[in-house]
Amino acid sequence: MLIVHHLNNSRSQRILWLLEELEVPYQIKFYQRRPDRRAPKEAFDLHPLGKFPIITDGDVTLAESGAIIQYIINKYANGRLTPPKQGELIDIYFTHFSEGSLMPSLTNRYIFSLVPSQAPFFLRPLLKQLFSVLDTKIVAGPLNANLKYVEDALDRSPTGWFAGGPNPTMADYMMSFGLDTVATLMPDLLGPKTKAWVARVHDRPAFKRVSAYIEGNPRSSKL
Ligand SMILES: N[C@@H](CCC(=O)N[C@@H](CS)C(=O)NCC(=O)O)C(=O)O
Repeated sequence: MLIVHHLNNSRSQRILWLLEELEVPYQIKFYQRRPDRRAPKEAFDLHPLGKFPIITDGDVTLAESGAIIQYIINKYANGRLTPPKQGELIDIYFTHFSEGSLMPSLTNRYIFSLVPSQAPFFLRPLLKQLFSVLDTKIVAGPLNANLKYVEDALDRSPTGWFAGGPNPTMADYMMSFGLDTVATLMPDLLGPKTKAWVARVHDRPAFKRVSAYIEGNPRSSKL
């Protein structure tokens, strides 16, 4: 059976949502972030890079959420997630935009906020001010541009899903973690179409099952 190795509060939510939508049987093994938010050491027993999500499926061990999503769709979706013809390129584009553009700009914001808090305490006020200026100069522009681009793309969609089909496709699964993070931590950065997209994702019964399951079992493992 397919096993999802799930780190709390991480990109592996994408995988769980997809599996629930496709009703693929799977088991989940929970891992908890360390106090410094890094993955626990067991991650390296699974994969040399020690990053989540990771799945194991028979002889296959696979990391990198985009690769995992594509693997699951190829193996288990039986054509159910095929985007409409006119949305094919958009689906590919936002599938890659997610890890190639959106997540790096969010990670930059996270790192710029982290540096001052990790410094010796007497330097923190100064570094906080400095990194706030640097964030405005270096991070805010690309992040805001990415989110505006997302808003415009969703505005053009006839259904509100990225590829314009009746149901979410690969791009929606990939975009879910990043946009959910912005909706939670920086909601003012999202336009109305993007906020509606996040609400639509949260409203999916499959997504609700994942949320309830994760919240109910933050430390336990079914394995
Ligand atoms: N591009 C990779 C990113 C993997 C990644 O950075 N995962 C984070 C969780 S969202 C992680 O494992 N962080 C813990 C660490 O780096 O120690 C993917 O999409 O899977």
